Formats: sequence, structure tokens, C-alpha cells
Amino acid sequence: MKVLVTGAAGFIGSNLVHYLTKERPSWKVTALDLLTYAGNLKNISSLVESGQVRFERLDITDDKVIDGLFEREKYDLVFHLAAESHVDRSILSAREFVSTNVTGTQVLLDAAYKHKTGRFVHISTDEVYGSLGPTGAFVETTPLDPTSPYAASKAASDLMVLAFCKTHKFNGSVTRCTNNYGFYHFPEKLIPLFITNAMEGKKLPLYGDGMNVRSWLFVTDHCDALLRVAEKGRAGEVYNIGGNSEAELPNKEVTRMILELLGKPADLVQQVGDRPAHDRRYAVDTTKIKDELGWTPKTPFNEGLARTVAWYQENREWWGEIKSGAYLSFYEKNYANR
Ligand code: NAD
Ligand code: TDX
Repeated sequence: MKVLVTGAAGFIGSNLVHYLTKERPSWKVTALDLLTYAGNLKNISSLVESGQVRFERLDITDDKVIDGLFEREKYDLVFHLAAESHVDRSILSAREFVSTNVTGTQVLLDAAYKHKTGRFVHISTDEVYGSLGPTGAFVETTPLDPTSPYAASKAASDLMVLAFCKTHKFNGSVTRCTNNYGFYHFPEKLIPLFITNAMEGKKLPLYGDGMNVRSWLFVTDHCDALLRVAEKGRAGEVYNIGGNSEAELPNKEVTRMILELLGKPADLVQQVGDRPAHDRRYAVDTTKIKDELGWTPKTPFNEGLARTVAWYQENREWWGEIKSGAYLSFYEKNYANR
């Protein structure tokens, strides 16, 4: 079984590559990544160095190069995760989001269709549905109503995958998950940013009133769901993937739990200006993936968060290098006028 994982040096992609080598050791996995600011080869270097995984540094928007790869390799399965993934960056500039998330997906679809790839799993997000009020949950048929340039670009890419399924009888599925957390999470996102800022004694910039709600999904549980969708999911279908009900929490509470785990004081929290069009609440109904594929999330939030905090404590060098590099200029721009 020849498998391609795009975005394999990013947060979820690298966790997926580790998961696949454990759960499906006979599969031949190619890890593709451009290594943008968010990609870090160290996340998978042990597997690349041991020869378990082959690494290709390629740009998914480069149609000639991607066509050449698919011509050579004849993949049975593609997990497509490569993307620009940070909402705040898409507010500062949307261009890369359209290029990577929309054009990049189209380039991969063209190559996969032309070279008869067996199966294509497109990893998307619950953000394509927009924002919820205090109750209810998104189902797979909820109309798309993205509010950020990031979410709009993901919605466009989802529709392109589903259109290929309809037009070409392409064997693709789209997954829409809630917020992931876990190891190798780039420290621009809420949980790793707040863990590492607190460890450094820096302020935790909480947007608005801190009452925006996210449904947290431990990344390994997400990988389990993705493997099930790849192996047993139906073509042309969307599958929501979400955290446990107890993992649906306001940012303020997640922040309190992080500070408690680290033994740091509450006055590190600094309420700052809100994110424009800040979605109030996300939650997904996971009945479809539970009934069809037998998937439910296994990791309770307090356990997953404690393991995540411990990982950042044990891997200070990993995030220290990131936070002292080019990342600094984004941090200054994003938080300057709040
Ligand atoms: P990430 O930013 O950590 O990783 C993205 C990876 O894509 C990086 O390694 C980057 O180098 C690579 N990449 C970017 N542009 C590329 C290009 N042109 N060619 C090749 N590689 C390129 O993101 P993540 O959090 O791991 O998210 C992975 C996927 O899951 C994304 O599609 C994202 O939209 C989706 N998603 C993430 C979450 C979450 O909570 N993190 C939730 C829902 C959906
Ligand atoms: O400094 C911050 N302060 C803050 O209050 C940051 C970075 C975030 N927040 C808030 C905004 C959100 O309500 O925390 C919440 C989580 O924010 P992010 O970590 O930026 O994630 P989110 O915007 O919810 O999007 C994430 O989940 C869905 C991923 O980044 C997306 O790629 C995914 O599609």
C-alpha cells in the first residue's frame, strides 16, 4: 500500500505519520511538505532517518512537480493536510491561503485523478460552517458559512474535492474536525502558545471576553478517525470529527487549566482586543462517523491536556527554537495593536 501524506511536517500531519507507521507498519509512507514556517522536519526526522518514511520537500501548488511525483509513485491513498492553517495570519494576509489551500488542493486532485490514485482523504475543518450560538452542533449538511479568509479557503477546497467526486466518480472524502491539541503543535495556536508563554513567564493574550468556545480533540484520536475514513469511509461523503462533550470549553477555562497544570499565577492572563469576526462557538455532531465507522474520541480533555503540557515541558528545545526565529515578526504584528 503506497500512501502519501501532504503537510506531513506540520502538527497533525506529523502525528498522522507517526500513527500510520505504528498502526500500519507495512504501508510505504511518503511524507510531503514544503517546510514553510509551520513545517518542521524534526517532527518526523526519526522516521525519515530510520527509513520507515520517505520525505519529499515539494510545493503542492507546483503542478508539474506534483504531476511528476504521482506519475512515479502511483499512490493507493492520499491524506491531504498541507495548508496555511492559522486564522490570525489569514486576517493579516489572505493570499497564501487561497494559493495553498485552494489551488494546492486542485493541483493534487488533478494529479490524483489523472494517475488513478485509489483514495483521497481531504482534511478540513468545522470552521467552514461558521459560528454557533450557545446550543446545537454542526451536522455534515449544515450550510457552509465561513467567516475568516482561512475558513473560506478551506470551504472552497472542500467543494472542489466534492465536485471531483461528482464529476469524475473520484474516490474522495472530506473530514471536518474540531480544534486539535497535542504534541508538535506550532506555538502560534492557543494551547501551545499559552503553555509556552506561561513557561517563559510571559503574558497570555486572551482575545475578547475569553468566552469563545472550542471543542478540543486530542490529535491521536483525530488520526484514528482519519484512518477509519480512509479505509471504510464512503466516496463523496463528509465526516465530522469532534472532541468529547466535556472537552467543549470556553478559552478562559482552558487557560485556567493550563496555568493550574504549570503552577503559574492567574495574573499572567491579559485580556486583549478581540479577533475580527471571532466565531463564538464550534461543536460538531459526530453521529455519522460513530454509526458508520465506529469512531468515538477516547482521550478525556484533562488527561490529554496534562500529557500535552508535560510534552512541552520535556521538549523545550523544540519550541524554543521556533519562538526565537522568524515567528517573532508575526507575533509582533499580530499582537501589536491589541
Ligand atoms: P500546520 O500549519 O501545523 O501544518 C501545515 C503543513 O503544511 C506545514 O508543515 C507546512 O509546511 C505545509 N505546507 C504549507 N504550504 C504547503 C505547500 N504549498 N506545499 C506543501 N506543504 C505545505 O497545520 P495543522 O494544524 O497540522 O493542520 C493540518 C490540516 O488540518 C490543515 O489542512 C488544517 O486546515 C486542518 N485542520 C487543523 C485543525 C487544528 O486544530 N490544527 C483543525 C481542523 C482542521
Ligand atoms: O493568542 C490567542 N488568544 C486567543 O484568545 C490565540 C492565538 C487564540 N485565541 C482564541 C481564539 C479562538 O477562540 O483561542 C481560540 C483558539 O484559537 P486558535 O488556536 O487560533 O484556533 P482556531 O482559530 O479555533 O482554529 C484552529 O482550529 C480549527 C486551527 O488553527 C484551524 O486550523 C482549524 O481549522
